[in-house]
Amino acid sequence: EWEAIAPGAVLLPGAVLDRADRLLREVERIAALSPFRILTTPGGGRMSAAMTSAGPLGWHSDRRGYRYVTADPLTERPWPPMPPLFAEIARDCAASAGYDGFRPQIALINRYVPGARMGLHQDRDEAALEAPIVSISLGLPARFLFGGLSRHEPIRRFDLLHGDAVVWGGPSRLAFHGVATIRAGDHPATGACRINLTFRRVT
Ligand code: MD5
Ligand code: FE
Repeated sequence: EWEAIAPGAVLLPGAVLDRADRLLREVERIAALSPFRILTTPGGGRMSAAMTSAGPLGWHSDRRGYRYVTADPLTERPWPPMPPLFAEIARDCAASAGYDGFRPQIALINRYVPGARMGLHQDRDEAALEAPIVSISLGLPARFLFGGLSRHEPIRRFDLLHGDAVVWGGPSRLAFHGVATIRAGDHPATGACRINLTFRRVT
């Protein structure tokens, strides 16, 4: 079951439903070591989603800019290792979308509570732009905003539900995208939040 939503971008509805609870347990283990935190943007604003990471690098932002760092600035310890289950699921999803041999380097984990959103942006802090990004949605639904390679192109909207995976590669790797404000709700797997996992190659 898959749907091409744009050149290089493939939606896999319900692809990880059967592994959602195991994924969420790994997220809890990671967050116990490197807690979710709300980051500051270079402009001095605050992000509305809370974030953490696993793997040899994690994503960070503050007044000095957006970047990947080898130690968690909050704990001053290495980020938690990426669980084998994450690597396996990311590889499976990528292969289902036609990207064979994907080996994720890091997992960036976003937690959205109702009212949180993510403004339109590109993911371009990674040197490895030839690798796709695998994104997994858990818990509350999100209205995903998907634009083009410039900020001015029209935005398409579609819903991402608990257990869905999206693989963003090829020409979609650098498309502008965002997440509309998460609506109030209660999900049996996560309670009142949405968890998004993104698996990436950075270097
Ligand atoms: C989310 N997170 O739902 C999204 C999923 C982020 C972020 O945007 O940067 O943490 S990642 C979706 C993504 C990645 C790369 C390209 C495209 C989408 N795209 O072309 O639309 O929390
Ligand atoms: Fe992004």
